[in-house]
Amino acid sequence: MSTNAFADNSFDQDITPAVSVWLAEQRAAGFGPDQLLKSLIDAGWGDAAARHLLTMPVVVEPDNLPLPLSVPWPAHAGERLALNAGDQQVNAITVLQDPPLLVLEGLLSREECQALIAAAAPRMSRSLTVDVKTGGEETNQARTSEGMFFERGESDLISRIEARIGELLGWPVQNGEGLQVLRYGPGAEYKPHYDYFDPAEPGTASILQRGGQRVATLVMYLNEPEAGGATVFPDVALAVVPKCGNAVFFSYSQPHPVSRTLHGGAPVISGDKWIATKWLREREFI
Ligand code: PD2
Ligand code: ZN
Repeated sequence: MSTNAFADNSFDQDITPAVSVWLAEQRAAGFGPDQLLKSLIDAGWGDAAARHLLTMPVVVEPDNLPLPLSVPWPAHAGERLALNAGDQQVNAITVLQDPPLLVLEGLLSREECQALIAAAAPRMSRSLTVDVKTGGEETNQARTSEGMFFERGESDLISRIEARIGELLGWPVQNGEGLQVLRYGPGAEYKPHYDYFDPAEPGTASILQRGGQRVATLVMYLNEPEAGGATVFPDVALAVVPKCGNAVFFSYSQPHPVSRTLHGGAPVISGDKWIATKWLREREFI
């Protein structure tokens, strides 16, 4: 610890952010009160001031945390098994609060899954991800799948699924990006990432012009790979195993790791994995 940062502290002095961060780090590293008292005294604190400091609650505010945005959430999720999705009901079989996350059962019928795969299959190409440096698109070694985008409302099937998602989540259909279908073959994966656009990246401002931030993700499973391919959430030690017609939904009110929404597609071990992803924006996505 630098002596200068903490010298000349009197008993009544405010606890500065630097002292709060240092205390939180030392406690997280396992140092107890006696060791902390010694460090503070070595750094120039008076005995009484140091003892007083160690009795104080320490709150560390993360720097520049973005303001929370409104996010979608189905009515009655967490209170009832069956949720209203307009033309049908959907079961929420797993509910997390932090991050807000649901595993949904029966969002799509087997026929709808097969029809989505059949419509997407002839249009697949190597997946691109948004390049946050430029706002353009690029191939990405972290994402070794093939994919395509449907236009919003481009067929009766797509419109019906989008309307169902809008009803379920209580979020305007217009705020959704076009449905993306991905196919992962054996060995293909999507390494852990966040779906929001990082406000610190130079390309983000131009991406946000089309509807603002992403605030939530719905990954729908269109089939069952023979092995592997779970959607994993390392911050909360959760793995969602693909099942045809099921989905995982999660939201992120702040485009920041405090959202705890780091997630990835684990490598497929055998068979194919097909998903359809709907990303929800703050405003109309044009
Ligand atoms: O395929 C998945 O499980 C997966 C994992 C992480 C999909 C996405 N992200 C996505 O579409 O954003
Ligand atoms: Zn993702």
